[in-house]
Amino acid sequence: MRSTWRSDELFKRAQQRMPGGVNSPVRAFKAVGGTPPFITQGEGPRIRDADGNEYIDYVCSWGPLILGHAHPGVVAAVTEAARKGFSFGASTETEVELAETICQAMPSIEKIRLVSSGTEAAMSALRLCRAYTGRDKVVKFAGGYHGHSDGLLVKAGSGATTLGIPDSPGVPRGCAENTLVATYNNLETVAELFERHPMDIAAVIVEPAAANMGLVKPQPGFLHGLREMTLRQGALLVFDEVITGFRLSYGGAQGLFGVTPDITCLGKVIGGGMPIGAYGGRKDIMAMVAPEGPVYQAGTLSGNPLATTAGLATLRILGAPGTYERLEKLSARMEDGIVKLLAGRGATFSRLGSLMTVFFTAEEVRDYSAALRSDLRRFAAFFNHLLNSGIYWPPSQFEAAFVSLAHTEADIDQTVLTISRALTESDLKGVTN
Ligand code: KE4
Repeated sequence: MRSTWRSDELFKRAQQRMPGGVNSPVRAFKAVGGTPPFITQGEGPRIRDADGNEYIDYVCSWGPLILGHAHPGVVAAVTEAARKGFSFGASTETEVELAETICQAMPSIEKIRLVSSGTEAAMSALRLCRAYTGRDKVVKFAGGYHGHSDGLLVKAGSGATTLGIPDSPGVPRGCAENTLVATYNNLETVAELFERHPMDIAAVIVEPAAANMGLVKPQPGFLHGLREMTLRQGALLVFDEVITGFRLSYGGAQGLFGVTPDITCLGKVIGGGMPIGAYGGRKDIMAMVAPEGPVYQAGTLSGNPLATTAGLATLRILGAPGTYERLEKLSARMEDGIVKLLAGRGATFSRLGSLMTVFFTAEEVRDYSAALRSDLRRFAAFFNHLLNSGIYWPPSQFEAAFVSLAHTEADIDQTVLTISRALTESDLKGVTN
């Protein structure tokens, strides 16, 4: 049995001084119970906790660590940069190089603004869309998560759903009234909103592959349909690629699916594990951002030298030939192994590239309401069996698991074997339901 006494002690102390003992809710393991392991070190595909337990990691810091933990090339670059100073509140060459690299990878991004989180990116992007169109309303999708800014905590996925608070208290009515909610993979629900609010919708913000209700793929025609509809209606299309950017392909989801948004939000991978976010798109839209234009947005640590160094080192490694083919090979191996185990067990598997989710529901999950029908008790039993067996899976049914380039075939095979045992455990929970 896994020892947890040091993490238990640390969690007790943490709960004295931090709400829920954490700095981000999903880390508190509310959905799965038990004490969250306090992590002391990561190396490649593995992390170690304060009690010396080791895990094969499929959270990967919720996506940034596509190269695995402490990649030597990234560590060397950040160490060298740190010796020259941490932050100047002034322009640096590295932020220019990172901006150029991102724009070359995603041609829809002609100009970009770096910020310090995905929340900042999405919040600022929508402010810009409202300014550009002169309209107030935005459309998001139930189960979509775009960070915790007031206007976007409406039917939000990820940790908000995990904790059962997709519509958070504290969000002013005026904010929520300007956020309209459609159903993912359902163009009719979007068309209805445009009919009901003609000329008043500034933007539609969408995760081009939804990864905050578990991984839900876009159905054929969905993204192209959104593109056509927003063009016809004079609204802007915002792709929130904070997770999918440089994850699904070097050109993100937009490169994979061939759909060009007006504005893209990025984060996670472009910072290589350091705090970062970004929003960018057509030059004529970005020209409205201060100081070029009147839309104000600022940040003390925006474009931070260590974060941009980590991001640039990561993207340079990702840009090498064969990286996404390797990710696909490992992820497909995982899928082949898991799918064989699920037949007749009331669970389904969803994967797109190196993003994946085991849903504890017999139906294919195409939207938020289907995801919500998952059996959360079975998920918790599944998760805890994995954790006690050395596999660190995302502690929520409404998150995606991430494969990194540091994982090996042996790691995948060990994980599939452990999952086969965890499914038996979850079956038992299902029986006792
Ligand atoms: P951050 O503010 O957490 O950097 O990014 C917000 C965000 C925006 N857009 C998408 C599509 C996102 O997935 C996120 C944040 N992702 C969650 C995990 N699903 C972060 C984990 C957490 O909240 O602790």
